[in-house]
Amino acid sequence: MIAEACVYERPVGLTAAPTHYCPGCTHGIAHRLTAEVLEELGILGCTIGVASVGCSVFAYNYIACDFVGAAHGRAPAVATGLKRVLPDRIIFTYQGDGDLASIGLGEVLHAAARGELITVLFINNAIYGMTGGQMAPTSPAGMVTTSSPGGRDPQLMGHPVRVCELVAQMDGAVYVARRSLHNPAEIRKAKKALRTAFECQLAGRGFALVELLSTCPTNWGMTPVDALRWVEERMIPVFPLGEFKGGER
Ligand SMILES: Cc1ncc(C[n+]2csc(CCOP(=O)(O)OP(=O)(O)O)c2C)c(N)n1
Ligand code: SF4
Repeated sequence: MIAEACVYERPVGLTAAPTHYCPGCTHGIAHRLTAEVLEELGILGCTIGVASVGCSVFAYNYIACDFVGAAHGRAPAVATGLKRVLPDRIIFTYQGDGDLASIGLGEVLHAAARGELITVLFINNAIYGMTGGQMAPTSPAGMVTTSSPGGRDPQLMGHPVRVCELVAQMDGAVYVARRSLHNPAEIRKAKKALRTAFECQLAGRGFALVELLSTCPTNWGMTPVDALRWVEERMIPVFPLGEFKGGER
């Protein structure tokens, strides 16, 4: 009985397309959680996702709802337009740290400040995955990347940007949480945060953002298991987990 309960099946919210992600990449877990939450809330048929630039650019092939593609960093602006034109749809963006925290930082901050009724899913793997592993705004100090081969030196390259802490300051943001995908207990908490974020939109409460700490074993140059350990040991101290804003309004 217990064994049966542990056998996973593909949620209706995921298409049958095999994903292109590298072994050990937790983008796949984030997709699965998103699909499960949309399915469980009964909103797959009225949801439009906004795919961004990065490894998750093909999210529209995997999550079984409507999708629009946005240029680098512009997903919150595209989502704003969609929600205003189609207020009865549930709109979410799915963005990496390169997309959201570099060129797109202004977009997401202003969408939060305006209190747009959208949900932002922010996958933070501390690196530009798709373009070959360059330093991202979220790369921790000392992190070795293709553009910081000696390790990120904050004196020269600046300090990592903490997106949740920035967004939570915006009066228009009602729910802001950072969770991690590095172990099953955290994955369960991540799913709960995603559900709360979508419920905020369903209830008309306002802008919600969930950051998920994620892995990029390929560009970190690690095994999948070591990558999960690296999230716990090197990312969580820089990006503490928790709810920065509770979703009330
Ligand atoms: C308009 C535009 N500008 C720049 C790029 C180049 N580009 C593609 S992916 C990427 C970085 C993606 O990194 P991230 O958002 O962290 O996502 P990941 O691949 O790590 O999931 C960049 C700069 C692009 N494809 N389109
Ligand atoms: S390059 Fe990194 S982020 Fe992209 S699919 Fe591979 S492991 Fe995932």
